[in-house]
Amino acid sequence: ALCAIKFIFFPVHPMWQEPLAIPGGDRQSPIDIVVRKSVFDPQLRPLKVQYDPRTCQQIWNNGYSFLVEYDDTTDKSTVKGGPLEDQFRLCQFHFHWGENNAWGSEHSIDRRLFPAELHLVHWNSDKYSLFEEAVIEENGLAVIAVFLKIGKRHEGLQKLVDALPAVRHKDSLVEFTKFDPACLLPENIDDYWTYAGSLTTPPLTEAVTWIVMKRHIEVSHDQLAVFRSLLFTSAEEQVQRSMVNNFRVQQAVKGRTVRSSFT
Ligand code: SG5
Ligand code: ZN
Repeated sequence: ALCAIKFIFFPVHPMWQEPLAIPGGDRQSPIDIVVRKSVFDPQLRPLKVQYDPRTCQQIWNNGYSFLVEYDDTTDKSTVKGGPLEDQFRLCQFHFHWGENNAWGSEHSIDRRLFPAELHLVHWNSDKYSLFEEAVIEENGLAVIAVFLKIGKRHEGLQKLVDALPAVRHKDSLVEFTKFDPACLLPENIDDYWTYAGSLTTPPLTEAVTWIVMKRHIEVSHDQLAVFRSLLFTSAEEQVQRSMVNNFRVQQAVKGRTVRSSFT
């Protein structure tokens, strides 16, 4: 039933109005994580996240989501450890969400979708010198995914929610500083699933080590309502379209193993 729902909403999405070559790759994302098929890997270390709120720069509505962008010219905000051999620098985070609370996440756990999903995007600064370089390489990117559930208001998220009306339209940008992305991580970041995948938006390159957090964070319905009040469209466009259902359809697992850091 959920597949049918996605089929109805995707054709109206701007991403699909362009001729978009979807690579028929072997490690595309997102996927459904089947818990009983995931394999516990005792070698997986704890994740070491170090974020400096002073690297936060701006929020940008790119017509698909809003991106909170970080200065990635130095190793001030990084992630290492976990499944990662190298150090990865934070460049931006963004979310995917639905028009209602029944769906919106890109990944699912045993077919269960969440109302929204946070992606913290990092690139390998040990091996590459620019994001643009890392985005085409096998071990170029690491994305931490966190599911959002509806519950009590998230205090840390509220500062971001308050800034969103300024980037309602596509291509709008507003200065946004001193935001600590660590406040959006769940309490226990040591429990996660990891697998080899791709970006879920163009260029869809198979460069991503996905780290999907087991624990979710809670946000209020009102906070998510502000996400849904954003627009896919620019101020000049005649017909305005709400920014909702900005997720990619799920992709085949194709023999990949999803490893877990916990039993
Ligand atoms: C890449 O993938 C894209 C992001 C996109 C994420 O990081 O960046 C580029 O291709 C720049 C060369 O798009 C932009 O930054 C716009 C230029 O983020 C989005 O489009 C927001 C959803 C998507 O990564 S993901 O796989 O974590 N969803
Ligand atoms: Zn994403």
